[in-house]
Amino acid sequence: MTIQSSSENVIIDQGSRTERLPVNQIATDKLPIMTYGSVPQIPQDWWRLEVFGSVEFELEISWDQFLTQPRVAVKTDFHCVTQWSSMNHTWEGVLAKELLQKAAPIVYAKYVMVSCYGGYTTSMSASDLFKANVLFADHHNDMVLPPEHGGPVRLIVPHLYGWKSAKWVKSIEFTECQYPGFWEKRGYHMRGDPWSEERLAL
Ligand SMILES: Nc1nc2c(c(=O)[nH]1)N[C@H]1C(S)=C(S)[C@@H](COP(=O)(O)O)O[C@H]1N2
Ligand SMILES: [Mo]
Repeated sequence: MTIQSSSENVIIDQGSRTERLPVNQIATDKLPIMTYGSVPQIPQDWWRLEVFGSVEFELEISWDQFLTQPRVAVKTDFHCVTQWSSMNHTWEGVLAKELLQKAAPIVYAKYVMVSCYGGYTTSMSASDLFKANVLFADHHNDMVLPPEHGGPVRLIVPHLYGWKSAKWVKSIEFTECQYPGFWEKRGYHMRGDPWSEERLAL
């Protein structure tokens, strides 16, 4: 359920089902660092977000341009497929839908491949990326997002397992089919809905 609160730019999202904690998850207040490989150090003035593929307009968004976008805060929980759910986070940044619609994806662009500085990738449907709770975050709990949690900018996709919330995001490629990213190639589910326990593609 996604509730738009009275303060216009705060979105509260505590789960897509009646249960806030998905099945077979254990709640924690900590946010463990889960990174495959090392932490890339990306200076803000060096960071770019590229948008390409099946779009009308390719974009290359600089840090300064990112900062001029309308901002939102999303209050939500974070569910890792390794069975921890980290509760009560506030992520602040720019809605993915808001930023990416400027690229005008073509109607057949039903999926995206998200690529990161450091080489990590993950894919999802454009409709999951364009949900009202999905953002490019540069702040976490009122602090600048630290490098180990994906700073300067990471994706937060609260309604899917954590591996879709790509850290150090570098590019979004719109595609007509869904190609597997890093964990999807290694057997993880193509969608990854925690409330349906879409952990592995069996
Ligand atoms: N670039 C990149 N993004 C990533 C990962 C990664 O290894 N590299 N791990 C994913 C996984 S499995 C999870 S659970 C979350 C963890 O985010 P955190 O380290 O900020 O808690 O980041 C996701 N995004
Ligand atoms: Mo994860």
